[in-house]
Amino acid sequence: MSYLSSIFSSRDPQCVSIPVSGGGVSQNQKFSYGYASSPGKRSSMEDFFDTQICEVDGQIVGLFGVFDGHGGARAAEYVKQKLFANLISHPKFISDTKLAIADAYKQTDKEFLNTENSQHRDAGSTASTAVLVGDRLLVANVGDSRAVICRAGKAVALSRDHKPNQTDERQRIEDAGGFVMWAGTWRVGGVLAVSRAFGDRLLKQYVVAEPEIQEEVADENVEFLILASDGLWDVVSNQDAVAMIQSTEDPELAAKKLTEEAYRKGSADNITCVVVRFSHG
Ligand SMILES: *[C@@H]1O[C@H](CO)[C@@H](O)[C@H](O)[C@H]1NC(C)=O
Ligand SMILES: CC(=O)N[C@H]1CO[C@H](CO)[C@@H](O)[C@@H]1O
Repeated sequence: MSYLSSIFSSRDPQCVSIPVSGGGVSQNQKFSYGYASSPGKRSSMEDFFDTQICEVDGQIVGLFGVFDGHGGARAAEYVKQKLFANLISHPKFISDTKLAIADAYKQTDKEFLNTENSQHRDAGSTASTAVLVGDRLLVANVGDSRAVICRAGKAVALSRDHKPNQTDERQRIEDAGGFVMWAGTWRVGGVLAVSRAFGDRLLKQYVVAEPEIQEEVADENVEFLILASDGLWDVVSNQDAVAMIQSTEDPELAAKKLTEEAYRKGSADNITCVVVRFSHG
């Protein structure tokens, strides 16, 4: 054994990861955003996120997403690279944004599965995305990453977690010939703890990438939006998260506060938070 491999193999590092963070402001000053991401108490990162501000057909558009991988990072990384590109190139992106979102999810899933043929282990990813076109806020998700807004001080969830034991999700899975079983938690086929996701080739009949989409008007009562992986929501309630950052103007600092709180509360998972603050001035 060489000197270097002996010192490395004799160590059992206990690292506290430093969160990655950043942010920006839209050209029209209508919103600002920040993000923070930390691999939590395990050592490899399977959470990805994306924040983009684009001009599409003369409109300023904000695109925000959190993608939480399982079975490796392949699916989450792929979705980060392709989902918003597929979305903004959709011919009906402005005129029928909901249709464009549903199509972009479907298309991205199909393309990812086409790259997966030679893989032995299934990879998958959740997605929680928010698209801001003018004052229209469209939130879509598959899986259990969640979107929450603060409306006049109150937390309002704009997405529903896709868990295998939700009555309608379980019914959908059983109608497709699958089953849901308890194995530490409720799992599709006894394997997967989310009922919708990108990827997951072997479970695809049951684990669909069809998003649920909610539309909201970002009027003056809507102060900010949080998108986060379950690393946050497993240990911090919607209302506590909203209250904790309500007076924090800087969205990057807000995202860091949430990530640090989740870490402090012992979240053992990857933690990623995106915060978008609306300025109604
Ligand atoms: C699903 O199971 C979890 C426990 O894993 C439980 O907390 C939750 O209430 C259940 N939800 C439904 C709709 O049964
Ligand atoms: C750092 C960390 O928590 N990594 C984990 C991210 O999540 C996946 C799936 O939950 C784990 O397998 C990683 O170890």
